[in-house]
Amino acid sequence: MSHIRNIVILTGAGVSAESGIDTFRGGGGLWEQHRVEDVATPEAFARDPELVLRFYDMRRAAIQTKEPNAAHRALARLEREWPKKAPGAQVLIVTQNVDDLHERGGALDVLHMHGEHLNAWCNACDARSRWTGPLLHRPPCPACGKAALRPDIVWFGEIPYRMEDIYQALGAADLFVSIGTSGAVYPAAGFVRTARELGLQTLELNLERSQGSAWFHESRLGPATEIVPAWVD
Ligand code: BJW
Repeated sequence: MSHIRNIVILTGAGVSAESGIDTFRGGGGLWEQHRVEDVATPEAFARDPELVLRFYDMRRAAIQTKEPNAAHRALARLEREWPKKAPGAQVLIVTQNVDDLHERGGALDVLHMHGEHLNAWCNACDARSRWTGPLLHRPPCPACGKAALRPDIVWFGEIPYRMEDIYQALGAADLFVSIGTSGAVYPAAGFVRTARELGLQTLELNLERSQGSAWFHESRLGPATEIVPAWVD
């Protein structure tokens, strides 16, 4: 990797699977017979807020019982160590995951493009607040007092966060690495094409080939807790 300076790493549910968090499209991908596409939309929230808030309360409680794994820790190590090996160079971790396992694994700066379970967002005043408890009984927003909080999660049909920062980082990068994501959800699924158009090297680390596999220069297959530390070290 001697010619590599800046690295953009995209992670998905597969990186947290071995911490015990179900992936979206694997065997555990259904919740009470609902597909994620049926509960993770603004329309579902408008139609049946109780169902959607129950789903998120359950997930918010569950992730707080999970621990980061060797893949999260290896990526955190890379983020910290890389600028020392290549002065001025940068590793940006962009995650589609809404858990906080990268941070608890030691990562310093994680871009959560699909939001965060441990944040609530107020539909009335637009404030975001750290939120670890349930939202089902419509607690008041700490900023404005209105009962208009929702999970700070990017639902289907909503625009993911910080897209400009992500494309800017891709524009300055030499290597794009995609870890544990099925390549089924856009715009993240399109990053590899953008990376190829920009002339970056591209590497996929996943349990099995993803929908976008053909776009990568190289795919390494296996469980994240094995192949991510092996790649980093
Ligand atoms: C392992 C492993 C192990 C397992 N080790 N690996 C038709 C065509 C194209 C696009 C669209 C379309 N119709 C609609 C769209 C757009 C839509 C979309 O992409 N839909 C698709 C379903 C087709 N996208 C949107 O609506 C997005 N917004 C948007 O496009 O706005 C327009 C816009 C964008 C940009 C600029 C301007 C305008 C928003 C998408 C929001 C996604 N939100 C969710 C839910 C939130 C989380 C929650 O509710 O808890 O985010 S959906 C869900 O999928 C979640 C994830 O972040 C996301 C991606 O899933 P991920 O991470 O890839 O998980 P899986 O389960 O799919 O895959 C796991 C992988 O890990 C697998 O490959 C396994 O093999 C692997 N694995 N164990 C290593 N141990």
